[in-house]
Amino acid sequence: MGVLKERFKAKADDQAAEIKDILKEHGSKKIGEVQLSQIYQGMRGITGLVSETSLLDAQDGIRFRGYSIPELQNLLPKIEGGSEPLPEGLFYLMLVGDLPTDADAHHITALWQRRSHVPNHVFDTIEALPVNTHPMTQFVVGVMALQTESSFARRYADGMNKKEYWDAVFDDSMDLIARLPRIAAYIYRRKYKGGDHIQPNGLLDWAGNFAHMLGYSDDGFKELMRLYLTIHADHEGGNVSAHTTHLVGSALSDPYLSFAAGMNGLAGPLHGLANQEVIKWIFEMREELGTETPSKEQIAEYVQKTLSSGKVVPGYGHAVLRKTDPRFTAQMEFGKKHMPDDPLVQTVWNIYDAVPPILQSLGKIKNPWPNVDAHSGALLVHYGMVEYEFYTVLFGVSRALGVLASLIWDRALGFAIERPKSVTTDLVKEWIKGEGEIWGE
Ligand code: HAX
Repeated sequence: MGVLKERFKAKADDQAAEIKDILKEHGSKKIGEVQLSQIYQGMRGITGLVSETSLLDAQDGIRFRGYSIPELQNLLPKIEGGSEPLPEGLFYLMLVGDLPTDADAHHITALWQRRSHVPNHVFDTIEALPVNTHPMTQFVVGVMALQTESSFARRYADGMNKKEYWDAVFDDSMDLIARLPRIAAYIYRRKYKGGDHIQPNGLLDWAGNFAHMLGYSDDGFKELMRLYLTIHADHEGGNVSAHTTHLVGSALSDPYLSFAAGMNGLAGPLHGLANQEVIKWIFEMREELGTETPSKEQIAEYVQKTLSSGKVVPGYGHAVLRKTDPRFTAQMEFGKKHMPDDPLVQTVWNIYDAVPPILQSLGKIKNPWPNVDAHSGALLVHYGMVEYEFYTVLFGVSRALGVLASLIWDRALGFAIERPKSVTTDLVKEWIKGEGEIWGE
């Protein structure tokens, strides 16, 4: 870990000095105006956070430290003979800010292998839950049980100097990321494979070993996991899972507490749970129509039915994006390469043709295009993972990379406890009449 920590610290010190200078010279500059509607409607479009690991553009989609997903598919290290990026490399990029060499990525693989031991009480805690408990609940409970291992919590209790916070968050984050695949795979095998668990393989990379512990030996599935765990890792700072992790961490809650909080947000159907909702929706459509290959016309009718019963079309729309999500496109490319004739994958592509014009015609939806969740499930089903309630756990394992790299940065840069101002509608009404001051000074 020594080299990685040193490289991170050198970057963080430079960045902290730069931010100090920026704030000294420009700290009082205004960056925008907030409209009343924004404070009632999810703070959409209000710039209120700094997140160093990635940046989302409404048209171009996500860039990790300036690199788009297609660029990273070329530039990040891969396993020998593989063609998908290693998530270890993306983590290095997000953490250190530079592209990793093969050796840098393999160093992280080795670090995570070494730190991946999960204490027995975590499994015992999961076992205390009914087996039909939703996998995301089991996942969060597993992470919370692991909190006993927090070095941040222990060092804070021992009177840690605030200059060392980042160091303890760094250690906890590395441990947690190293252990998540084991916990996630345990939940999968417990719930769906009768508790027939598979021991880790110390020779495999982080994603490859995860695929192995889930019980999938196909090399194609391992490649899919590498891609999947890379593209779901981060989506700048304002999405619910990233923002929640950052918010809870700002109270100096340790990385286990902060990440578990973020995962509770990911478990919402408008956020990460949308990946299970998409496949559930397609399965229900196929059943209702009595065909595995619904036509575009049949899909269009089913979409209208979904909308008229007051439900959202899962996998479509986004709070920031205004074009097809490049994470959707990356998965579509994977599908074209590995399974172009798969009927479910083809249905996803037919939905992609049928849905946007319908959503557009409603006039109120700002983004009629598919997001990451519209595609992921069909690829998993292709390899036999049909248990869609588990999908958000896969997302969560990946999301740990971005939100925890960000949390390390938060503490290294000494970011403050987050505490925006709220108001009541009574105060808003007074302010409209010119009587009350809405902004606290
Ligand atoms: N189907 C039906 N209606 C939709 C819709 C969809 N896919 N997307 C948006 N709308 C509706 C909204 O519900 C809202 O309706 P009301 O005014 O009646 O409340 C209206 O269109 C305007 O919404 P918006 O401004 O376009 O979208 P928001 O920024 O408010 O919400 C969401 C963004 C992603 C939550 C939304 O598009 C949605 O619910 N999509 C379906 C669920 C989904 O796929 N979520 C995953 C998003 C990506 C992600 O976080 N992955 O983890």
